[in-house]
Amino acid sequence: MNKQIILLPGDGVGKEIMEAAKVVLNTVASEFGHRFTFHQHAIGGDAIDQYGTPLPEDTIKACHNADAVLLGAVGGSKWDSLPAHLRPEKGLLGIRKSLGLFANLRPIKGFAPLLHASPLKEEVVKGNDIMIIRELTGGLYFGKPSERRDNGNAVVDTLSYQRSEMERIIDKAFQTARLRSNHLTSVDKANVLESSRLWREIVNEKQQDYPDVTVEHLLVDAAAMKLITQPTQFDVIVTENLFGDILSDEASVLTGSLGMLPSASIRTDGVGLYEPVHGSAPDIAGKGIANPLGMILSAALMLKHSFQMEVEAAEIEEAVQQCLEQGYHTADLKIAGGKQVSTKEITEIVVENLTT
Ligand code: GGG
Repeated sequence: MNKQIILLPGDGVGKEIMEAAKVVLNTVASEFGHRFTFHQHAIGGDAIDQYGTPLPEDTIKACHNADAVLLGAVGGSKWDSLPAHLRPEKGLLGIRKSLGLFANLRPIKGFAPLLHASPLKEEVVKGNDIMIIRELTGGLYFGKPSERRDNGNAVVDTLSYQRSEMERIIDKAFQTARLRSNHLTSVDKANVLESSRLWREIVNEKQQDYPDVTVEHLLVDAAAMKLITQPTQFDVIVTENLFGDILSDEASVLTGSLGMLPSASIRTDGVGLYEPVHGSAPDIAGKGIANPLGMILSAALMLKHSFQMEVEAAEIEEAVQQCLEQGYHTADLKIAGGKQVSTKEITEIVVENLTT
């Protein structure tokens, strides 16, 4: 297959981990006889520095015409003093919105060699496998107005959703639950927020269409606690934008490191965007020590979801698993008796595992 892939490395460690994903994808291409053509574009702080905007028109156009998009990370204190509309994060939110990517799938799957590093008891974490589905184009991140008032002494952010935006993500969650264990946990704050009350109503209405799926409603504070005390109680979790952003970072402790988590941002059809859950980590950028595995696993998600290359994706996941079993890990991970290696070295080990 011949595929056009847009690369948006972004800021901080984004460039280093994107290079790792590219090397792995080139290996998959030569092993399986595919042709991946990469086109690199600017986003986030990198785009602000080059073009004065976090999301240049040229980047938007390229993404709309691509087969899939890979993104590294955006953000950094360098751009902290810029006005809100010029923040690097506006580039990421803007491209998700422009591509209509309403569903963010965040699989939380622990690799066995890392599980002892979890702060939880091994028997709790073992076998843990959760899919967090985060709504991605509405809620507090997009509501207007969002501004300072009274000379900066007051502030307003707006949480706004259309019924249709809630319906489509909740549908996606029920469909995903059907493909897994037929259990769905819906997370909201219905005891306080009107938006959450509509959300809960819609989940209950939709359940009539999916009678084979059992539904549990949880308030977000209770969900946050249960996620790290009883993670095996969860299979598919669906929630709105902000709650999903926070809960999926929290769930990363189950896997040993935030650096391990991939994500897919998708719509019903059309181009998908794949990125690690972690941010730009400016404190370690340029040192060659960042963990590229979340980015490499995001590339595997791209192969599976956008190109239906199930076998190729499974090979990448297997190569990552083997690398950890061999004891190789980056600075953010702990493996008893293991060997700490650099971004480049761990990528080479994944490639070696792919080719042997
Ligand atoms: N690769 C993820 C990333 O760059 N995260 C930084 C960020 O802006 N996160 C906000 C969000 O994911 O909504």
